[in-house]
Amino acid sequence: MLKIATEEAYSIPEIAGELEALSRIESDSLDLPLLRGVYGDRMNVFTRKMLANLLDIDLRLSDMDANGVDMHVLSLTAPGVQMFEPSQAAELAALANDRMAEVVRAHPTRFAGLASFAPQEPERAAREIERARNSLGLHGLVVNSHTNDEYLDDPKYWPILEAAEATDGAIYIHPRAPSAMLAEACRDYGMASALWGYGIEVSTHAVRMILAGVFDRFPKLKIILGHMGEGIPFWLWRMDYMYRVGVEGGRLGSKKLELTPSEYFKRNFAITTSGQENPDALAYSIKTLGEDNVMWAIDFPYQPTAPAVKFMDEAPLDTSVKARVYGENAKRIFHIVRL
Ligand code: 1WB
Ligand code: MN
Repeated sequence: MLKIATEEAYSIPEIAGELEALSRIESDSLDLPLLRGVYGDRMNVFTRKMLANLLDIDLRLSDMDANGVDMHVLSLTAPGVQMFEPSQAAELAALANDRMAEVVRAHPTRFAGLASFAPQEPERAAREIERARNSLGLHGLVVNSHTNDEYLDDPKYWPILEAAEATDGAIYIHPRAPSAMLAEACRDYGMASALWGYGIEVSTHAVRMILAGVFDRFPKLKIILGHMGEGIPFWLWRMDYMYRVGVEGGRLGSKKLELTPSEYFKRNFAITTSGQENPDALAYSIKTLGEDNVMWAIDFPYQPTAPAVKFMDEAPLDTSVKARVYGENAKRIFHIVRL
């Protein structure tokens, strides 16, 4: 059975260097603890291993081979280029895409790649998306959630969504620490991390896009969410119910859409299992979203490969469903042909 892992973190030395510099500044940004954990202390064994795994393709291949993983779908790791100044961000995104395309060209059966772009300059980002999809042949797109506390429902970012839809490039919304609006409630107890903050950051992003009517405007746009859909599959019934109450009751801010929230979620989204190895959550997600809309992921190197493989191997699914989740859905959604 083809095993394609779909949320696999990657970086290049130039960006790792810039993020390391960023990790040293005095700031109360909630992304900084995350950066310090990965780049902060090169003498720390854990840090060095993490960084090596992000940068070194041979190390990555040996982990894949040891665990029988056919392919990683690479994405520039959080926070991508989104904390940089606009022109630097755009240049680094293009460089990361060039390098990623080289990795894919060198190992076309082992790697696919999601292209980065800098939302800071939406028109330029749209051109980079077109270049990445049409010239570099990268397989989709990634954005590390908010940019300067703004989300992709803001019409100023619509050139990005238009280019993504036009090139059939699915956008993986990967977490970073919560935006300013959500941050304060996550400042204590380590909550800004993948423990909680990452999930509410991305789920909020996705719900904003749905309720803004983004998918009426871009009906073929595809969004990918990790971590078993960041909780949203469990919320669909209540979202639909309260959406109707809001629209029918004329509640302030409620906006009438062509479909219900759950209908957009089933039509325009797919989810991955990254870092959420719970067989009951998997079974529920497949039942709710359909067997074509769930993909396997490891979240390498932030989570270990062996348990992610064991989770799927042992998941009580029909063979044909398991084959879709383990690889076939990724092939379709990310246009992977060299396998
Ligand atoms: C992820 C996890 C990304 C961590 C990170 O970015 C950090 C992830 C630097 O799950 O993709 C983390 O420290 O858990
Ligand atoms: Mn991740």
